Amino acid sequence: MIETIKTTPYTDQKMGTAGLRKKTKVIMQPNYFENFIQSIFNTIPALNQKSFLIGGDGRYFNKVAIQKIIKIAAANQVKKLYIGQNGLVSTPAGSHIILENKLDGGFILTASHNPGGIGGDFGIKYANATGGQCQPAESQAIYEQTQKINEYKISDMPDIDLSQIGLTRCEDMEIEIIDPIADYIKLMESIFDFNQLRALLKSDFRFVFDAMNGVTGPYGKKLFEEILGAPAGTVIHATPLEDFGGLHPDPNLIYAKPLVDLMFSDNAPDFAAANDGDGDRNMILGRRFFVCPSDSLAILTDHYQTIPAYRNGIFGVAKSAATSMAVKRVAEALKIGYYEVPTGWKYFIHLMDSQRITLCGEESFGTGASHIREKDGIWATLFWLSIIAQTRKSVKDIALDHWKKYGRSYYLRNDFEKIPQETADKLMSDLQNKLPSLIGQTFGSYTVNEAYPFIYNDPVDHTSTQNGLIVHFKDGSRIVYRLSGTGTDGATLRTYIERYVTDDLLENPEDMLKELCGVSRQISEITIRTGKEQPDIIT
Ligand code: VG1
Ligand code: CO
Repeated sequence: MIETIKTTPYTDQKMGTAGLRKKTKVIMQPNYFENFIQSIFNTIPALNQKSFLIGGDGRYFNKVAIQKIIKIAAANQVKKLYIGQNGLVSTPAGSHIILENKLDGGFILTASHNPGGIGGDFGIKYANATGGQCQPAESQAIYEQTQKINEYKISDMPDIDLSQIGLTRCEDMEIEIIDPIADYIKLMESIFDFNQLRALLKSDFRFVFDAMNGVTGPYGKKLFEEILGAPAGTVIHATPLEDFGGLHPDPNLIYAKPLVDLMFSDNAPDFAAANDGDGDRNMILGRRFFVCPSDSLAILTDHYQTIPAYRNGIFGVAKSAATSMAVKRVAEALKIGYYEVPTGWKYFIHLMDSQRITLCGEESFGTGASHIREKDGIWATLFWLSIIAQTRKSVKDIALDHWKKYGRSYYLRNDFEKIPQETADKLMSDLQNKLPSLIGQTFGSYTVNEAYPFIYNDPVDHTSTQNGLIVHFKDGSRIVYRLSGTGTDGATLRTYIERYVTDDLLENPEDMLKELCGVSRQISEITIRTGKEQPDIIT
């Protein structure tokens, strides 16, 4: 039976950089989640002809949320739902499932790399038929629905068993529980040379894949261990846990510290990769070596011919404005298209769909390509393994060769967290206002030659987006300032610091960028305005 439930709006259901992301307890408020899902459905016509995917990274509230979407979808007369077995689907695999089955959209339940559990975060990434997260105009339409919603429809049907693969029906809706892994692995096999990878992983080459107790554990076990023949135990933290085992499933030098310590120890394996909670981010490590994500994008692009799927040529490459300029130099050398977009994977979608780019990436440990419309942690891992298999070089030597050829962009991101929202907004608007006056000013060894807000004009739908403020110096160094759109606790100011050199290739980034980090704080007046002398997180 279908019930209509009266409800009242919540004011805070605006999607950020990647979907709606909130404290789990916020999402669990009465009708909060239901309102949001009904608001999405309210923006989609002819639901009785529409099919959607549902899955998540396995965090706390995942299964409850899935049952709620099923019941709301049934009551709204959705045609069909595809649901990952046991409620699990990684963000990249979800994008593939939507494209492969020509679905109209999907709900990936995740707060990505944010911690999970009742005291952690929960989120919804809502994808459309492109296989990528909805565009700003769609999230605006959904937001408007959330502001006026006064009822939602829900079926009183019993919960669906998510553990059994197969087709069932309830109300008038079909529900198919699917294997979320098999087709994704087939896709990887269509891109990479699995025989070459098998030869590498079955040799004495030592590799560790850290799934951080997130969704990529079962994907990694199946792919790296069963199919590619890496030894059992190659995949660590391989079981998706509701609270990620208390870990912060964010693959960086801080939150993946045990893996980093292993890679810098005497017993370090040759290669390690870590993925975040929902499997779209990656961190790449070699023996005693960390690959900065901006460099990773540049290095992958430079080696595209290593990969069977790209051997006959690629379209261009794109990066977020905050990502270092390393990949631009590669694009120029390879004479391929180059684009710079705002932060957030949704901005790459039109460039892929219009065949302007094949590869893209962000400084925040995201790399990917046009096989799907999300970033892809396992894909990046396979790409690196392929380069190693082909060059037979260490990760460090691959990076060093790259820097010798192109120079090096030393790069750091400094995050200042939990700033009161008004303080952060004022800091950004004051900084924007003073940008013109910075031009020509000298701060220590750095002289500003350009300072401007980053404005992106989408070449396909002609909308323009402002995201971040850029201060550029005479020697090619840059500072980018922007506010996070994924935080759940006050505002986070991100400052992205970059300095380009052609010698001194193997120095410590913190040493090389010490002065420029100080300059970034001075220009933004962060210490005076927030009391913070140092960033909370440096990546
Ligand atoms: C952060 C990153 C951004 C990334 C987004 C989603 O956003 O900076 O590059 O696309 O997270 O990542 P923000 O607005 O907090 O800077 V994840 O792995 O959802 O999906
Ligand atoms: Co993620």
